[in-house]
Amino acid sequence: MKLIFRWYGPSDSIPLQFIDQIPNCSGVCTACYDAKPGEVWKLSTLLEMKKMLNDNHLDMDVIESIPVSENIKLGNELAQHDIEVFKKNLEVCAQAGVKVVCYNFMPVFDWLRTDMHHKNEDGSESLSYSYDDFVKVDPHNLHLPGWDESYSQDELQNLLDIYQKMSHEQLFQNLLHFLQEIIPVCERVGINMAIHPDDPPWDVFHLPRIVSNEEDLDRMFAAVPSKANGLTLCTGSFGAGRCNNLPHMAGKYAKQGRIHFAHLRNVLYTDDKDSFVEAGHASCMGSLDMAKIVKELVVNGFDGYVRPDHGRNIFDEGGKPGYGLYDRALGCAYINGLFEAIEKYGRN
Ligand code: DNO
Repeated sequence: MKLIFRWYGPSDSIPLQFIDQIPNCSGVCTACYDAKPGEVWKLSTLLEMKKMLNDNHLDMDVIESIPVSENIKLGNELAQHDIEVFKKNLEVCAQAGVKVVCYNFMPVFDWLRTDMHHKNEDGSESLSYSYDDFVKVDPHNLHLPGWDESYSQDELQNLLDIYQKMSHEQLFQNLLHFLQEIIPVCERVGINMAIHPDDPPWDVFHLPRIVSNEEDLDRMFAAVPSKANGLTLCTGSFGAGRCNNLPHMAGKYAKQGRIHFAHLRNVLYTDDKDSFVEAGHASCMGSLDMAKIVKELVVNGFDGYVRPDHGRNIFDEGGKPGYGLYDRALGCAYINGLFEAIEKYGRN
C-alpha cells in the first residue's frame, strides 16, 4: 500500500514538512480547491502544487476530488458540457502525473454530520451524527469543512426542489452515462477512478443516494466493467451503515482489483438507531474491526493508496474539524502497524 495524507493545497495550515515527517507517508491527495465544478483546471496550478510537494519528498498521485457538477448528476441540458470539462480535467491531471481520481455522486451534499464538536469522555472532540438531531437540521444552513460548496442559497433551494422528483434509478442512469463517457478517457490517459461512497450511506433530506452498499457497487461495476471504474473503500462511510459487512466488502473488491484508494477510519455506534461518533482509528475505539478489514485487503492483493480519515481533535489542536494533524498522524501510525504485521506475519 501507499500511505498518503489529505492536504487542502497551499492554504492548508498543516506544513508539508510535518506531513513529510509522518512515517512512511509517501504523498498527499489534494485538488484545485479554487476551481468550481464545471471549470477546467489549470495545468500550471497543478504543477506548482506538485513542485511544492516534491520539494518535501511527497507525491501527488491522487486527486480528491474532481467535483461532479449537479448538472451531471441531474442529467440536465448542461450535463454534456460539464462532462466534457470533466474529461479535460482528467487529461490535465494525467499530464501532471496523477494516477487516481476520487469523486462522489451524492446529490447536493457531500458527507453529513450533526455535530462538529462532539465531546468524548477523554476530552477529545469528534464529528458525530445523531439520528435525533438530524431531524432538526436545516439543509439550507449547512456548511462542513472539506465540502465543495458552489451554490447560493437560492440555487440550493432550487436544487433541493428539483431532486425531490428524481428517482434512484434516474440518478443511477446519470451515473452510468457519466462513467460511459469518462472511463474511455481514463483508460487512454492511465487514470483510475475511485468513487467515494455515500456518507452516511442512506438518503438524506429525501435526496436519492446510490453508492451505499454492495448491491449498488455490484450493479455499477457490472454496467461499466473496466477496472478504471473503481472504488474508494471508505470504511467509515460504508461502516456507518450497519448492514455493510466491511471485511467482506474489502476482500471482495480488493480481489476484483476495484479498490484504488482506501480511507481507513473507525466509527462507534452510539444507539440502536443510526447514530455514530467518529472514533479514533484503532479497532478498540469503535465498532469496526480494522485489523480484519486490512487483513482482507492484504490477502486479496490490495496495492492501492490508503489514507487515514477524519481525525478527532486531540491535544488541544483546534483547526479544521476532522482534518487536524495529530489524530490523523496517529491514524497513519496505526495503519502502518496493521499493514506491516499482516503483510509480514498475518496472512493466514
Ligand atoms: C470527507 C471526504 C469526502 C470525500 C468526497 C470525495 O472528509 O472523505 O468529502 O473527499 O466525498 O468526493
